Formats: sequence, structure tokens, C-alpha cells
Amino acid sequence: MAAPNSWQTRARGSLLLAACADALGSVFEGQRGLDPERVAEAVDHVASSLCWTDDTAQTLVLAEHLAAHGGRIESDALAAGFADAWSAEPWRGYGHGAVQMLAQINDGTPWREAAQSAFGGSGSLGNGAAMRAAPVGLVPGCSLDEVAVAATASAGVSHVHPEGIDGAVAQALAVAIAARTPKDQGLQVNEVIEAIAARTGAVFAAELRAVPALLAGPAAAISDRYRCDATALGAVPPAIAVFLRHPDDPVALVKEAIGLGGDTDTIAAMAAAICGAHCGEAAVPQPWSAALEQAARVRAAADGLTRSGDAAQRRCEYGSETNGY
Ligand code: F2R
Ligand code: MG
Ligand code: MG
Repeated sequence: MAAPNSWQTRARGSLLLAACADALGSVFEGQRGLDPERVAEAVDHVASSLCWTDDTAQTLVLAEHLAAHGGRIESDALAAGFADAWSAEPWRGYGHGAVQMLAQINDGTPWREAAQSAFGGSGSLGNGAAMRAAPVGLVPGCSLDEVAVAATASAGVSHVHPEGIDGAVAQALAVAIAARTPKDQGLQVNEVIEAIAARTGAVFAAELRAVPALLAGPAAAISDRYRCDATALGAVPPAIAVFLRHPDDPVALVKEAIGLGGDTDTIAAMAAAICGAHCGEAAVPQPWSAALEQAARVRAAADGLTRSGDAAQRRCEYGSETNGY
């Protein structure tokens, strides 16, 4: 177990909890009107193995990439890494647009061309760049503006539509803010939302600014307000809302995220990535981490992120005086 309150425990908590939530949510992906008892049964009594999907496969590629490149994005290598991961394990539940694009890259099409030509030339506005963005928020020593720039670069190799990019920016910032906020300090909801919204476009910012009104009422108000689907705009704001409703309770958070229905693996994984960054590795339920597929690789990826970036410049690290938003 990593030292309490260290950056390492936050990075491990984020990636482990996200991978567990991805696996738990994957069973329900695409379903609506879920029975809360069925969801609770799956979350409270985990199967012998928690097998994750494309969300975690791509998150690990990005985390390992950042660790290998000093916390920076090298687009050619990152695009090749995503394409290699897909061709090695095409059965992980990738979206149709993602499959087309990754297959093109594997066949030699430059990633810029493949990403730009997706969906008739508008580019993907799917939540795929957001679902994998947590590692960008876990590179130590970055300002929030630097996180936003790196998230944009990480998204751009596959998702060129502004909403697809904003999804990655919002998710990476949420993770970065959570990792910089001590669990016992509490989160200032309006400050958190504004810090994120100010760094996204007007369409995305408007959806984010609807989140605070949804924190006290029933969870159904979230699925009434947002589509909870495979788009960035439909999935990232609800994930942030679920996190803000359950910042210290991963089990309640995962149940609620899955219970929204729709893109259950992805919304649960994104909410859990933020929660794990806030709470650290100790908050990951032991039965989940014990059952998690490739848990050692997930921990190693988090440790690689912890060592990435400029160690002498960890000005935004938890406990520093300059961790304001
Ligand atoms: N896609 C899935 N799950 C359903 C299929 C599973 C698989 N075939 C199976 O049966 O096992 N899950 C994963 O995909 C989501 C992430 O998606 P990503 O990587 O962004 O892919 P894509 O295809 O680019 O976008 C997803 C959907 O968004 C809509 N969309 C995107 N761009 C659009 C545009 N410009 N105009 C209109 N619609 C657009 C489409 O509906 C895409 O299918 C995660 O859920 C992950 O778990
Ligand atoms: Mg998935
Ligand atoms: Mg999904």
C-alpha cells in the first residue's frame, strides 16, 4: 500500500478504482432503467475476476506513455500505442468509430487523417478521449492550464470534435483537482466546476454549470438532465456530478454511476478515477482490487506517473501552498 496522502496513493487510487468501476459497469453497458438491487448485488458481491474494457486498456496506454515521455504527449507514439492495444485485444468492447479509426492507423493511414475523417469529417465527439484522460491529471507538477493543454493533445490523436476534446479536458482537470484536494479538506463545488468550465468551450461549460443543482436531489435527476451515453457531452458531466455527490464513498459512487444506465462502464470509470485521486489507494475496496485483472500493471502504471513530470516542480502537489484552482 502506498504511503497515505502521497501522490503515489492518489495515482494508484485513481487508476485502480477506475479499472474496477469499468469492469463492474461493463456488465450493464447500454442498459436503461436498471434495477438498483441488481446493481447492488453485482457491486457488493464481485465475481472471481473483474475484467476491464477499452476504457482501462486505453487509460493504461496513456499512463504508460506519459511515464515513458516525462509526463508529455508525443502524438505519433501515442496514436500507435492505442492502435497496437486495439489490435492485440480487439475484444475489449471498443466503439464502432474507434475500431474504424484504429484499424486505419494500423493499415498505415496517418492518425491526423484517420481522426479528422471520422464521422463524415466532423471527428468523434465520443467519450473515448475522456474515459482514458485520468493519467493526464495525475502527472505531478503541472498547473491546471498545463493539464488542459496536455489533455487536448492526448485527445487529438483520435477525437478532433471540440466536444470530444472538451470531455478529455474536463475529466483530466477533475482528476487533477481531486488529486490536489486533501480528503479532509472538502471540495468547494462551485470553485471546482468553474475551474473546469473556464477551460472548456461554451457548449461544454453550460452542461458543467448545471451540475451543482443536481447534487442534493435524487440520482434520477442526473439521468433526466444528461443523456448518459457514449458521447463526451452526455457522459462527463454526469460522472463529475456523481463524484461530487459521493466524493469519499467509492461503493455508493459506483452503484449510483451504474444505476444511471446507458454508458455504465465509462461513467462509472470516470467518476471512480476522480474519487480515487481524492481518496487514495486505501479507499479501493479490497475485494475489488483482489479480483481486478492485471492489478499489478495498473499499480505500476500509477507509479510511473508518480515518477513522471518534473519532480523539482511539484508545485501543485497535494499539500503545497499553490494548489489553488
Ligand atoms: N462503444 C462501446 N460500447 C458499445 C459497443 C461495444 C462493442 N461493440 C461490443 O459489442 O462489445 N464502448 C466503448 O465506446 C465508448 C467510447 O467511444 P469512443 O472511443 O469515443 O468511440 P466513437 O465510436 O468515436 O464514439 C462513440 C459514439 O459516439 C457517437 N459519436 C461520436 N462522434 C460522433 C459524431 N461526430 N456524430 C454523431 N455521433 C457521434 C456515436 O454514437 C459513437 O458510436 C465507451 O462507452 C467505451 O466503453
Ligand atoms: Mg468500455
Ligand atoms: Mg462505455
